[in-house]
Amino acid sequence: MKKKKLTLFSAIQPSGNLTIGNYISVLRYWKYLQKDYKCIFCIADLHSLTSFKKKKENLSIKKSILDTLALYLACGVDPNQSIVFIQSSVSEHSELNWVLSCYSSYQELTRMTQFKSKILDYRRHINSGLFNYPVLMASDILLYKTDKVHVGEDQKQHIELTRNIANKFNSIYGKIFKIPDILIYKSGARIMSLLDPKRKMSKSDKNVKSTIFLLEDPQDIFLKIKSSVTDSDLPPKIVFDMYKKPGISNLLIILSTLSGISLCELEKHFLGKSYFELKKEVYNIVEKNILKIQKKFFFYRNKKKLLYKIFSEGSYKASKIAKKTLAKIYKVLGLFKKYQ
Ligand code: AQP
Repeated sequence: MKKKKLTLFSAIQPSGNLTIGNYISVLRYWKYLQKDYKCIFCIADLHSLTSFKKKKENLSIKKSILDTLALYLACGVDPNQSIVFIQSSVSEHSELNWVLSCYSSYQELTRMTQFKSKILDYRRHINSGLFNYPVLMASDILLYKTDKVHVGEDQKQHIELTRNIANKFNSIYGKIFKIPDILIYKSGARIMSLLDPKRKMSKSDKNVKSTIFLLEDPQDIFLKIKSSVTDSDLPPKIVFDMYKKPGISNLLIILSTLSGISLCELEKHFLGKSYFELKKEVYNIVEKNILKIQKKFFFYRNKKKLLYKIFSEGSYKASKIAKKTLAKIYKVLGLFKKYQ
């Protein structure tokens, strides 16, 4: 077997049903990445507490966590090759989060665009977890001596912040943290809402018609794609232009990433065709991908014992690495730690 030298970290928060955006930008790559990297795939349940609020919703986190793991497996993640674990099962994430929050700049955190857009959405109930979200993310990444962090475009700013925090800490205490590089696959790095193509497609969008979910009934997906926002150009023009034609461009990106056909070829193919024809082809490719994933998903989702076993083995392996890193950090800080 090839010796994997570099560590790659990636995570998804189980804050609801996973979307085609999660799949296109990150999840579909993991089965290939695990061949070349030592991969650590986390289910970021602590992050999802920033959006789960009622007691009833907290109970459904458990369901979301199991769904998320079954989706990881359905998309080809292999727990024998990669570490797959739940964030809350490795307490070092929360411990490092506190330490790093003391080395993070308040001003920099207020500049995070995800925080700024979330506070506009939440308005009344803005919890401080939302503000601290990127620091917990930095802790996730830095605990594992990560070389590469694989994310979609929306998380780029958080990775830059992670690098800043690590550099700041290192400038005081020496070379403690590895400075991670960011890995973003350009095409499909930001899938937009079907109803408002200037906004990112999100799990928690209040209007579910904006979002294609991986576990959704294909009939519902068809209706969503059919009613997705395009434009009123006459005659209709199917060309890629994110600024002038965001709705059409978003559909073209979904079609191109899932089919492997370049945007250029698609533009030629759709010359003189209607928007409905584009939507039909987008639906066909989404349905083809989603049905394959769903079939495997249900296979794994019914094997609860296996899912729990993966979690317990994953958190054991992750804890081993995390404990070592945290012990080193506590040592340079002059703190006492039970396992030092
Ligand atoms: N629309 C998207 N297009 C491309 N990539 C996306 N990602 C999320 N949405 C899109 C990428 O998926 C990974 C996991 O993201 P996440 O679900 O943990 O957090 P998020 O980015 O905050 O996603 P949501 O759907 O918007 O979550 P909610 O609604 O709960 O806040 C990340 O790498 C992300 O870039």
